[in-house]
Parts: sequence; structure tokens; C-alpha cells
Amino acid sequence: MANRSCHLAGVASARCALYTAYLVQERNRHGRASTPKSSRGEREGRAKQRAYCIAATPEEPNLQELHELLETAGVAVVGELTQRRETPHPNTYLGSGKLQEVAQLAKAADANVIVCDDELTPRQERNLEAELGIPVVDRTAVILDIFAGHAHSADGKLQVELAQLEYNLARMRGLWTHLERLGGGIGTRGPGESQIETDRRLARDRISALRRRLAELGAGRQTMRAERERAKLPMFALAGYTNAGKSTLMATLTGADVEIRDRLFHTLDPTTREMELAGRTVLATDTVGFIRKLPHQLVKAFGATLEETRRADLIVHVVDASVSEEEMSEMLSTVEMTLDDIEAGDQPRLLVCNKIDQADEERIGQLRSLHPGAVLISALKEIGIDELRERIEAVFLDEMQAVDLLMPFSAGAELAELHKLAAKIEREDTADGVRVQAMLSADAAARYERFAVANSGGEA
Ligand SMILES: Nc1nc2c(ncn2[C@@H]2O[C@H](COP(=O)(O)OP(=O)(O)OP(=O)(O)O)[C@@H](O)[C@H]2O)c(=O)[nH]1
Ligand SMILES: [Mg+2]
Repeated sequence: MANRSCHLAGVASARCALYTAYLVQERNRHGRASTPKSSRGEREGRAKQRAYCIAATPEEPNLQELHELLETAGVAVVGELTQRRETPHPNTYLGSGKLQEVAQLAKAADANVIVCDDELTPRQERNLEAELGIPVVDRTAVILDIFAGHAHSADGKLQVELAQLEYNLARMRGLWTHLERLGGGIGTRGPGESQIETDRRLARDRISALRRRLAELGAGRQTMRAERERAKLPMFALAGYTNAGKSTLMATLTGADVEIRDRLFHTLDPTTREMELAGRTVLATDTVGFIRKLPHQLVKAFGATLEETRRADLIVHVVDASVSEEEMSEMLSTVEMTLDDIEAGDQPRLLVCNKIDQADEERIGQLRSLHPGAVLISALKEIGIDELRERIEAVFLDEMQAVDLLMPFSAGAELAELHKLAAKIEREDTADGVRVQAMLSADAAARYERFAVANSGGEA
């Protein structure tokens, strides 16, 4: 975890210096991006980052989530200051009085980084650093940092790198405008300008290369998906707020060996597994979690990965129900908004309230009355799992139709496939072949139509 912290400091005041080192190294290695060696060395020896948190919000401030993000990033929180205001100050995020307070309190708490709960404009960030005299990092940088540390697949790593480059590029531009204003004299413009121009060009080149590579990987996924499409297995995606228990539920439902950790954004790359549901094979996909103020670079970057969610026949929305109704509603609406953003807003939904082992009777009653369609479960303690399986099956069954088929004995392969695809299958060997009565999805029913027994099977 300690190695998560260096990047945070690096992104802030030394962002451009670090970034230049990164790009120089990039040039030398002609390879994939990684953290510069010097900074890796620093990581090991560096004392823990001590963050002082700030937020400007019109609502009741709550920095609990930022604290959790920082904890996940391996950074200690030493204090916080919030200001109730309609909109953040355009130049300095907080008002000037509050800024002075922060400067004193952060110093007294021996903080070595200020972390802001919102994404800052490059200008706000620069001004804050100038006023406070210590590095300032925003929520987006923290989330990007966590994603960078948790990405495992080639695809995930490239997507995070792309998001980080885009974020940094905006800041380099910011710094450049700043220099431009400062400069104007002999010696300040030329070299500075060309260095930053070069860096920006390199960053842009790298962005194009990453986009190309991601497009290639996307094409590969398309092929894999085409194979799956052929099998026409119904699929559901487990979606929801980060840390809701999606991976735990995935493991409980499918026995998949997915990693489960009490930290935010543990899962980044989707995992898909087969599972049996009433004798039929369906696919379950565990996906990346969402969060309030998810950096837009990441929504876009993970668009490719989230294709899995988009093409699911059902989205099982998992929410942590052990928290208050107010907090839960906020998480529910964040997830719904993000699903809309990634164009997965129209799929059928099943709401699953997880962690009910942590909820008392009163809260369970409240959940039942406020969310009558939801399934209450504990993925960890395996409570309510049978009911959940039945509810998922019911959604799939709803979209199925009854078929009555007569298949020749020679159609062994089709018959075996039918067993995977069909629900409620009944078969009987007759003199003319195998008579099969079952429920099939519309797609599959169309493919088996040539075996249909005349005048039947259309009752749905
Ligand atoms: N008490 C309780 N804890 C649970 C339950 N389900 C999951 N957890 C815990 O919640 C934490 C997060 O679980 P995960 O399954 O990793 O959550 P996730 O939604 O996959 O999280 P990300 O991948 O980080 O978005 C872990 O510490 C789990 O043990 C539950 O039913 N009850
Ligand atoms: Mg997970």
C-alpha cells in the first residue's frame, strides 16, 4: 500500500517535472509506460503521506468516502476542513478566509499534502498550491491513482494510462498558460515553451498509440463476444457502487475465484463465468464499481470494459444496504446515472440489497417497504441466495417461450446444445426421434424452429 502514495505527491506540485521524466524515459524505452525508476526508489523510502482534506459543498459535508479512497491509496488523513458554499470559488476553490485557516491547520497537523474532494481546475489547483505552499491533489487524481494500482489486465492498464495522460495533459496546458503569463522576458519563453510543446506532443503521440492499441484489443473482444453470441447464453451483469459486495456475490453464485477485498475499486477488469440456473447455463459478469464524481476520463476509458454491462440481458444492481437509507439512495442514484452515461440505462434491472446480515430488524422492514421489488441478501453469509437465483431465473423465463420439438437422433450436437440453452426441459425418446418440450429465448427458439412440431409450441 505504501507504494500507492508517491504518485499522489508526484501528481501535485512536481507534476510537470515528474511527467517530463516519465516522457524522457518513455522515449528511451520505446516501450510501455511505467513509473520512472527514480520515483519507484522514492516510493520505498518515503514516509507515509499525511493528507489534510478540504471540500466546498452546498450540502451537509461528508468526507467519509474521501477518507476511504485515501486509505485505499495508502494515505493517512490528518484533518479536514469543509466550507458550505453554493459553488466552489473559481480561482481558489475555498474562500480566502478558509484558505488561511487551512494553511494553519494543515501545518499544525503536519500534513504534507492537501486533498480536495472535487476535481479542481488546473487554475484552482495552481492557486491553491501557491497559497498553501504544499502539494494539492484532487479527488480525480486519487481515483486515477487507485485505478493505476489495481489494474491487472493489459486492457485495464492501457485504459488507466490513457485516463491519466488525458488528466495530466490538461494540467500541462494549465501550467503552460501560467508560464506564458509569467514569462515574456528573454530566456523564459523559448526553451520553456519548446520543452512543454515537446512534452505535449509526446503525450499526444502516446495517447494516439494507446487509443490504437485499445481499439485492437476491442476488436479481439468483439471476436470473443461473437463466439459467445453464437452460444446465445443469457447473461447478467453484477453492477453497483464500489465495495457493495459484487465480487462476493459472484463467488457465492458461481464459485468463481474472484478477489474480494474491503477496499474501493478492487475489481477493475470484468470476469465472466458460467453458472447453472434451473438446469440451464447462464453467464454472470462481475464488473468495475462506480462512485460519486467518477472522473469522466474513467467513464470514457472504461466504456470498452463496460460493454459487458451494456450487452447484459439483465443488470443485477447490488447495493450495500447496511448503511442508512439516505446514503443508500445516494449510491443507487449514482449508479443509475453512471449506467445511463455508459448507455446501459435501458436494460431490465433487479435490485439486490446486500449485507443484510449487518442490518437490524427495523432497517430490514424499511428496506422491504421502500424497495418492494428488491431481493434482500447477504452474499457473505449466504442469506437469500436461493430467492435471488429464482428471481434472476424468473426474469430470464419471462423473456422465453415454450417450444415443442421433434429432433432426429442424428442431431446429437444440437440436442446437447439445447440442454445448455433451455430451461424447464423435458424429453422423451419416440420412434421418430427425441421429443423435447422446453422454454427457450426468442433467439434460440428461432434457430430450433426447423425442428418444431406443427401447431404447437407457440403458447407463450
Ligand atoms: N457483512 C457483510 N460484508 C460483506 C457482504 N458482502 C460483501 N461483504 C464485504 O464487503 C467488502 C467488499 O466486497 P467485494 O465483494 O470486494 O465488493 P465489490 O462490490 O466487488 O467491490 P469493488 O470490486 O471494490 O467495487 C468485503 O470486505 C466483503 O467481505 C455481506 O453480505 N455482508
Ligand atoms: Mg469487486
